[in-house]
Amino acid sequence: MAMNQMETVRQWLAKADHVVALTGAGISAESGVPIFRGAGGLWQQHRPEDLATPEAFARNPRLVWEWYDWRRARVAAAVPNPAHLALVTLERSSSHFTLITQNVDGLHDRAGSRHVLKLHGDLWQLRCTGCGNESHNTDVPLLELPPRCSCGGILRPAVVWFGEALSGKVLRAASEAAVQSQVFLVIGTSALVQPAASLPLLAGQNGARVVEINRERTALSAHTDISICGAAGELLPQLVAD
Ligand code: BJW
Ligand code: ZN
Repeated sequence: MAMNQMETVRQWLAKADHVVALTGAGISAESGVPIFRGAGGLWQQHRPEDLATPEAFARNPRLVWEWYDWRRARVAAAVPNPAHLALVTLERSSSHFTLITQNVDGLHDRAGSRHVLKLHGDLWQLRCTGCGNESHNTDVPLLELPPRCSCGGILRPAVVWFGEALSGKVLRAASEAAVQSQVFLVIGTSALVQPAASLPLLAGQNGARVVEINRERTALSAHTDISICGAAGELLPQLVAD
């Protein structure tokens, strides 16, 4: 019964010293930000290998930038939803809480989460392919595609594409939090992309209760303690309510 599962998770959260949440695109879906895979996903229209790889960017930076420019506009028009806000509450009420996100949209920051480990980077940071300089940029739309650095180099979004390494520092911090956690929440991710998808398994191997919240069953569902089917914006506020 879903009610009993919710109550069980509430009790686990109340007793835990170390809580981790790993979020994916599904947590921002109710804010109107498109997810990647599945119905209405970004990759119904675009093949990932055409857009989210360093090779694609080298081939056609303008095409890749048109996609990111469109996504930045979608995100700029969106606001955090009750699921993002529930994780802010959880951060404030837990003795040790770590938020790990695969999302690049910045909605956790805008909701008020203090410490966010961004595994796949940030849509609002740009990095020069020439000199490596990074800068914050919230222009929507960008005036010039592709945008350029003052050194003349082409700027790219500071996100992690397929075949690129995640930040070692961020991944280590995320892995350590997973190992330490007693409750590990996995929210709105298809759990197909590595190495992010291994973090809940690492947590489970080290004794955490792994709880999934997703509209659908995923690759991970068979490996969790509890999988709750439903919308994050409805379920998460119920889990963290006093
Ligand atoms: C809701 C909801 C609601 C909807 N409520 N739920 C091992 C095995 C096989 C392959 C690999 C492997 N290790 C590495 C690889 C290769 C590759 C990989 O994982 N490939 C797989 C696809 C097979 N990984 C990599 O290349 C990674 N790099 C790497 O491993 O480097 C190694 C290396 C080391 C040293 C030197 C060099 C290299 C990098 C992966 C980068 C992923 N990047 C992207 C793009 C980021 C920028 C951008 O956003 O544009 O990250 S791809 C895309 O997928 C994005 C996402 O963060 C990521 C995950 O997607 P997510 O969040 O799960 O979204 P969806 O759409 O898939 O799912 C949404 C879910 O929400 C669904 O389940 C819905 O049901 C649900 N939902 N509404 C609750 N309201
Ligand atoms: Zn530069």
